[in-house]
Amino acid sequence: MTKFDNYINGEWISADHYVKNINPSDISDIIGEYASANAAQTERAINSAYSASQSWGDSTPQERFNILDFVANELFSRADELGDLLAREEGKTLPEGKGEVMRAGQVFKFFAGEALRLNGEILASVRPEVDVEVTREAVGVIGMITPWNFPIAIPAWKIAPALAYGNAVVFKPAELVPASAWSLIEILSRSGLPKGVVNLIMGAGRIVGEAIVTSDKVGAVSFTGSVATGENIRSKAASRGAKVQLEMGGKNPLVILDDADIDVAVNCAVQGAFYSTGQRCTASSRFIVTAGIYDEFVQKLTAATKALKVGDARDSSTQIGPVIDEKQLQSDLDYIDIAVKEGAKLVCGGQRLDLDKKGFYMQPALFIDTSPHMRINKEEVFGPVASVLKVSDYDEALKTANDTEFGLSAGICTSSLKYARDFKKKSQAGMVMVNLPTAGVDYHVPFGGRKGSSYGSREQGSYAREFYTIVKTCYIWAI
Ligand code: UN1
Repeated sequence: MTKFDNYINGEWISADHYVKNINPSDISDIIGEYASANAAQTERAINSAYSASQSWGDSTPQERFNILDFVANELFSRADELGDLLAREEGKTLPEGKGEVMRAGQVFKFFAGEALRLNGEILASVRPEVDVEVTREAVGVIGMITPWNFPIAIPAWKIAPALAYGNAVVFKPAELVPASAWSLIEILSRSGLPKGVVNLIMGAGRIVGEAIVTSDKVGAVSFTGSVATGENIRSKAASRGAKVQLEMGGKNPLVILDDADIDVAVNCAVQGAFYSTGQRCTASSRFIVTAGIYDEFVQKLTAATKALKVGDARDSSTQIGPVIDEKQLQSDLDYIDIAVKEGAKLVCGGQRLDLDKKGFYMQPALFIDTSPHMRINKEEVFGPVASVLKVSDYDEALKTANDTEFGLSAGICTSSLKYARDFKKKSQAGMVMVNLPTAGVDYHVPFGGRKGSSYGSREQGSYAREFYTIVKTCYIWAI
């Protein structure tokens, strides 16, 4: 079995302990054994990033461009191979896996350009003969802790801006998906980066994550994952004065009004709720439907959901791959029980599937006759599970959509400009979609939510510079 090591200070470093990376479509398939770092190794990685950050902060925009562009080109040219690896370790379908690798490449391309575009401002002071310069500098060391559901795109959209703006990186990927992370860092290891600028520390959250979050040498922590872990990170990192950026859960609504194009609405619903096995923080989990279109929508959505083909992520006929692991599958199934007990009506799916290959398969589940107070409409399931809520009109739909502690993404299907416009203004989500699925975002514009979904400044696009730089204001009197 091949062993994959951590990358610390420009060297591949073995560990005392390795963790098996299991294919969720076929648990007899072990992808490799991946190092699990101890606290001392994590400390070394942080120290090497800290030393390297000084000179990397002085690197030219051209050097940064060249490195990011090199990574982008290699991701594009290896998209089939890396997309297959991603599908094998995460359970996304092949088109989703390849699409994600392409997206990671586009992120690196975008930030290669951003390295050249970092600018400041010059203003006249209110005092005579004095100029004011506002510039942006690197933060220093960025700690990043990433989830299992986007094993290459999320690391890309944290690492690329960190490097573009002159920071060093200590990167801890989710334990369930080390292969995509390792492959990305392996490319970076050949990109011409000075040693220590990027460090890969695979391992457990309570050891590696804890060391990153609590180290005084880590100036900023960017995290995507669960609410509980995010809140723990916020209290530890923010209290020692570090910058913190958190992307956490969602309970994203898709409103369907009477005047919606029914086929567009059903397609948005299926795409948003069930693709990527519903394992996206942007997934739609609440369909809020007005009375006039309710019956037709439920009937068409039920038929479309039943028709979804669940199977091995790497089988070209599969539409929905497996759930990531046994624990997540059990949690999804528990939510099915909870919803049924609370009175929701299960119209299809919701059971574990035993296919030829032993994996974590589940038939996508749809509930109707649900009400806003039910746990299925309040808590994030993070699986192929969605529910329908019936409302009388647009006003009730808007109120129900906003009736959540989360605020990541929200969608509306309508042909009415008036309602679409009102929803854009009054939705309490960070991202609003009109006649589009709540999930599946562009790589060059800001990503993030409101309320309990997010904390700190936005990720992606040129807005990312807010988190990855610090502002300096200089006053110059030319005497
Ligand atoms: C998307 O919907 O295209 O963890 C991206 C997540 C998000 C990314 C979603 N941070 O699901």
